[in-house]
Amino acid sequence: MGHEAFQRAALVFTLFDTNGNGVLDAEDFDLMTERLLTVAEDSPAADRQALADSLSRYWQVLSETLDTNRDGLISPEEFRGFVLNTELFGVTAAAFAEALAVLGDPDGDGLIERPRFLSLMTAIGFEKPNIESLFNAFGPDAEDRITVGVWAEGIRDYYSPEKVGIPGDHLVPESF
Ligand SMILES: [Ca+2]
Ligand SMILES: [Ca+2]
Repeated sequence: MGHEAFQRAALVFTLFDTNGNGVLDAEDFDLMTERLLTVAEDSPAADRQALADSLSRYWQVLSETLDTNRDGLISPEEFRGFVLNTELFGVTAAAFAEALAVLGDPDGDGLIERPRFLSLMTAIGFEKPNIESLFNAFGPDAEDRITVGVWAEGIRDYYSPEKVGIPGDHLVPESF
């Protein structure tokens, strides 16, 4: 795995430790769901449910495959298995990518406005300058919008170990 992909994966661990206790646990994923759904209050119920399902599935996959000492927690050491398992890394992210991108489009026109993108990505825990760079890298149209498809693909790329020099690299802070 390239350096960029490794950094992207390491950032996932940091951000998904929502309760900040240094390990990934079930509560982290509940909290993340809550934060994202708070931003997406105006999204259709089915889209909100899809996001909740994708995150609960995400945790299920992580805990079933990475929790080698079976304590119900994923330590940073255990998480390395995820980073090195390229297949698991990509597949787990696909459903989440789709569900998250759709939350960016509450009116269903297939387009995501910058403020909505900012709110959702801030809820995940990314930093504003990094989010802005990412949005710009996606090539917004004259009305400052990107498509749901472009974002979903961007999230999948973020989780693809072989990808280098992608828009998602903008999310990794310089100092990380
Ligand atoms: Ca945690
Ligand atoms: Ca564990």
